[in-house]
Amino acid sequence: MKLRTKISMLFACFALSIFVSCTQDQSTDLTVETTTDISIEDAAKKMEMMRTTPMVQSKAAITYISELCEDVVSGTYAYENTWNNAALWDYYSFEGTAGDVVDISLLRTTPGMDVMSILFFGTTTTSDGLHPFSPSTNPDMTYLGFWDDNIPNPSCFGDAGTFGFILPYTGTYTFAVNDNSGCGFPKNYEIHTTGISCITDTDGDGCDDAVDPHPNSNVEATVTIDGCDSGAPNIYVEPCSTMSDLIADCAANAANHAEFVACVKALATAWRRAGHIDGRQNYYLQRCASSSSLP
Ligand SMILES: [Ca+2]
Ligand SMILES: [Ca+2]
Ligand SMILES: [Ca+2]
Repeated sequence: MKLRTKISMLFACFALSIFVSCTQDQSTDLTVETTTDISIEDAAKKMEMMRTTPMVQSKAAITYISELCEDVVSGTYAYENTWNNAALWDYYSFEGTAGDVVDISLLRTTPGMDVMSILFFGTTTTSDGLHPFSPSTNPDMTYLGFWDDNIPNPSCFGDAGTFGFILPYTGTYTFAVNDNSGCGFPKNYEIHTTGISCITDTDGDGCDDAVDPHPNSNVEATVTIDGCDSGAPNIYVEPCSTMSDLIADCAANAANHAEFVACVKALATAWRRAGHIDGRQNYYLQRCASSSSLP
């Protein structure tokens, strides 16, 4: 190898080592402060406050305030300078699916509070081991990160925003709120989210429990009435309801056996006309209803 080439390679290696060193320094900084928008003076003030505040190894029982949905949740924070004490944070939960992309903004709505957010996968009943810098760990919780001061706010440091975060797991997440370096009371905030849904669909038919007339739809393969299998395919005949669901409604609403049989006859006739069942299944639906002891 020519001397000139060797010198060029040595110079390149030296430049690369400086770059890697700087990158490592930056990533170390990020574990302490993710801000890009607060002033150097404010950042120094906050760093000093965080550095000089002793860590509290809290082991208190915690409760969740509410579940986050794709909407706005208002909260009031009761404590000052509590980044170091997980027992005093506000806790919220939400459901997520791996790969979901979510935004969660934590915005103060009154001057004073210096909001900061922390995200975990899992839920817990104790604050033990929740602080990102705590040497202990909480076996139920996986720490995912914290956000602080990355949304400008003129009143005191910045607000906190998690943007385009890709959820790594499917299940329940914990979103925690604290006042990092308090600037006084009152301490009111809002949590704005996108990409998070509170829809609960217990039977998985695409209808939210809140609007599903049968949130636990009967999904047996065939329609069975009081132990009598009609052989009719138990399909969804309405967006949220199967045949067996509607027959159960007949039993629930009929004043006597004759009313129940008439109700099933009306359904079976309509299903036959719609082509959902054949003549034989129509016959057995009505026969099963007739021979049952329902309602
Ligand atoms: Ca903040
Ligand atoms: Ca449903
Ligand atoms: Ca249903």
